[in-house]
Amino acid sequence: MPYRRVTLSQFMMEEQHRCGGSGVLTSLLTDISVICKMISHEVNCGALLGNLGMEETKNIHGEKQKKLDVLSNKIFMHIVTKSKNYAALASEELENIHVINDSVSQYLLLFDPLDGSSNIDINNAVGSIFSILRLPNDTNCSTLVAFLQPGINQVAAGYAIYGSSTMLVLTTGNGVNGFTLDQNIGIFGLTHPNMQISKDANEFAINASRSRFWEPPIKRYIDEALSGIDGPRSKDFNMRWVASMVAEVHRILCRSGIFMYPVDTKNIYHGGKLRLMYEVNPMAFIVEQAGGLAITGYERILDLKPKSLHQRIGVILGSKNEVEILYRYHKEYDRMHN
Ligand code: AHM
Ligand code: MG
Repeated sequence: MPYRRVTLSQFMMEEQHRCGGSGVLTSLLTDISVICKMISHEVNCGALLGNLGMEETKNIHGEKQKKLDVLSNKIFMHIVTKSKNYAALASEELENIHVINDSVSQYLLLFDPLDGSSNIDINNAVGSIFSILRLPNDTNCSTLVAFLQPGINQVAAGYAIYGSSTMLVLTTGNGVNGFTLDQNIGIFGLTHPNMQISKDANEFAINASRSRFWEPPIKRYIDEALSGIDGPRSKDFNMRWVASMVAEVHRILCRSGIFMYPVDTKNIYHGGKLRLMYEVNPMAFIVEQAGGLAITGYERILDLKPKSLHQRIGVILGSKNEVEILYRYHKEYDRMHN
């Protein structure tokens, strides 16, 4: 690592001084950075450590767990339980809230330990997603109500991407910064300061194998994009689908674009595919902090009051002008049919 780079620890100390903070946030994020380094090691060593393949178990969503899903969840729980910096946690891989330290800490951690896990065995990018909430006054951290806060309340959020390099991208509500891990010395260095998503884009990401289930506003947007320069949008579009939201959001932060996993006629009974509290909210916070927008189609995601810990939701996020077009298409459709 070039010695001139700001390290993640230095960056957090500077932020702490700037805000006159007590250092609590630095401790919370230090836990996260340690966890991400450990998971990065397990992901990178893959088959060498016997980490590929499935466990026998299923998670709360009825999905068969991969070995690395389970291991990553254990790493999160181990570090956070030892440090006692958080009052309680919730995970994609755990049915219920897990209480850690209800006497001292005022913070709650929600996470997806390994997102995009269908990519593990084929050595494609996966990531960890986290969201930090403050425990509301006079609320017991072991109660669900402590966790069911709208995304706008997030104190910090971020993700680690285990790709061709490992990066930690985070926001504390003051912009988005990306840090790259030097695997040899185990230090994150600031490589992507003040990440911004440009307003316009001509790249979209959606699982097109579900097109027969799409609602009309999504169909309209994609049809227009596919008709390219000769269509109503008067420009050609490119398409990507990594099947790893972390990788899709990271691409959008690096070169703009739009990512969609909308509610469709097949997943509507579950409310969508992606989970609001530990997948979509943290990503929505990051995207908005970088100048983008995140909606369900009809509503801004960060304003939603969660109904349950594992609630699923439709998501459209990325470059602001493109997301606003989709918002308009949903509103127009709604006006015509209601
Ligand atoms: P996971 O948490 O079980 O990995 O599921 C979430 C992932 C997202 O990262 C990704 O956008 C989506 O599921 C991919 O879904 P599909 O398999 O329909 O392509
Ligand atoms: Mg996930």
